[in-house]
Amino acid sequence: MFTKVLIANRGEIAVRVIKACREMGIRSVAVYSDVDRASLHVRMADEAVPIGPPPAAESYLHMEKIVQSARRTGAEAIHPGYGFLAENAAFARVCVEAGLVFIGPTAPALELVGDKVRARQTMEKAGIPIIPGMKSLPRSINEFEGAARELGYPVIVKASAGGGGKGMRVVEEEKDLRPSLEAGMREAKSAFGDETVYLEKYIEEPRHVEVQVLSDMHGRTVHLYERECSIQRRHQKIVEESPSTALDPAMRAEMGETARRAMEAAGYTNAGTVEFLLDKNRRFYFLEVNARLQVEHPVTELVTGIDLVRQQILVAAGERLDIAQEDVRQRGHAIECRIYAEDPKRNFLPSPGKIRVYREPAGPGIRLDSGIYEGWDVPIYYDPILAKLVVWAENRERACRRMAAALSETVILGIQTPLAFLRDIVTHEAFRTGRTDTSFLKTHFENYGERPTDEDGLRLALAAAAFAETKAAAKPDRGRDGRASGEATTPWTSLGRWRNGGA
Ligand code: MV4
Repeated sequence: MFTKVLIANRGEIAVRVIKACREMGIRSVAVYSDVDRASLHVRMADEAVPIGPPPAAESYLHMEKIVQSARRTGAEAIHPGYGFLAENAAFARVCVEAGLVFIGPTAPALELVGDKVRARQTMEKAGIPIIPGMKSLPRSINEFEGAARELGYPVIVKASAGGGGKGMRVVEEEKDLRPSLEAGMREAKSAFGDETVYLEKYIEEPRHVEVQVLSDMHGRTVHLYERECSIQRRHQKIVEESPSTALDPAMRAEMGETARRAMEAAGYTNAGTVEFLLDKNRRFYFLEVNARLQVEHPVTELVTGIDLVRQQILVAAGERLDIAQEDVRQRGHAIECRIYAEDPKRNFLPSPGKIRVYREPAGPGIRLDSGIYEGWDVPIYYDPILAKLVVWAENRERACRRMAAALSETVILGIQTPLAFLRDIVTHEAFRTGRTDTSFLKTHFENYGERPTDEDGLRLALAAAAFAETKAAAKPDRGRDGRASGEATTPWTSLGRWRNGGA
């Protein structure tokens, strides 16, 4: 087993990997940019190496600096987390050439699944259901027109190097095809440096269901069941859960087995996810492979009891998976809410700044994967995810209630967060009854920002934050919230009284 692992990431996911290392007796090395000097992942790691200025291209995306940091600190392996270099085949190769283990799939597997057209060809050959569409790349607009007519409109233009929605265009009729192709190619070129696009039949109001897979380097591949991730906004997932309300046991078994075979066909090792789209007739189609640990992995950990990061590290070290498919059970129900530093009332505008007051929820079946602490400044440079609140309960109804309660218990003051918005989602009638498709937010929360704002509540919250700060400063012998034990009046009781109609 490794004695030291470098984590090429920041925030809550770096913290998550550091914790897994600690539990396994592995020393952890954090890397950090200039704005992350005081970040939680730096404080939690056994060692930390500065890697440059705030822009990701000069720090978290800088392959040589990261590899050098690993070599200098004597780390044997690099965990990339998600985002940044996680699905970068060139980086996986650079690691191996430097004698380091990349904790993830091999470079060839990353290349294969990163090329959507090649991935579709591979899956079709393996008998995996793919979305009807082009199976090779056409040379002329005429060929696109012929393919679109054969598929029947609406069709969707996708970037072969894409994923996550970039370069996508829905085309309703033939006259729009050419301009959409041109726009899609331009966007693909600037986003991925590759203008290759292709067409698929457009599936309307699909559900997004994905299957977690785990695979070792000795030929064993198991699936860990599904996550439903349909509640999204601009291809940004917001709420995820497992099991999906859209599947029955037979479909679940079939989708799991299909995902397992898909990963085998791709020669995939380590942890990965097979995404499917589910149409209105409940047919499912292969969409793409996410070749990384995903943000929403805790949902799977809670229903299966399997620590995915630990398994990633074990498999990368060459160990055999000691999990048999028939031992993987989906027990109870898990839901995850993503807590971003953004303001749902102002069109999800980023909300960086100092976290003045921070209270974490706790209790049975409550897990918070967080990358923040009270007094920390949220920088503007990176993905604004602060933390993920994940709950588990015996069934979906109780998981919804537990989530709503845990959201209410969570306090983040000083910046805007979607805590109230998330609570509105998980208490919504359509969510409660499992009617979650990819149009959920558009259908039920389209004009969320235009609802009356709680100005008085905001003012009181700010006053409470200021109060906590001044008290903490004035009385350093007390806790950070400035409250000695037994003291009755706190900002929270004031807020509670105000909410109940009298202060
Ligand atoms: C689609 C689709 C409908 N038909 N492909 C969006 C992200 C990218 N990974 C694939 N996406 C889609 N591909 C066909 N043929 C609809 C989407 C889509 C979507 C997919 C999953 C979750 C949310 C979505 C929101 C809008 C569009």
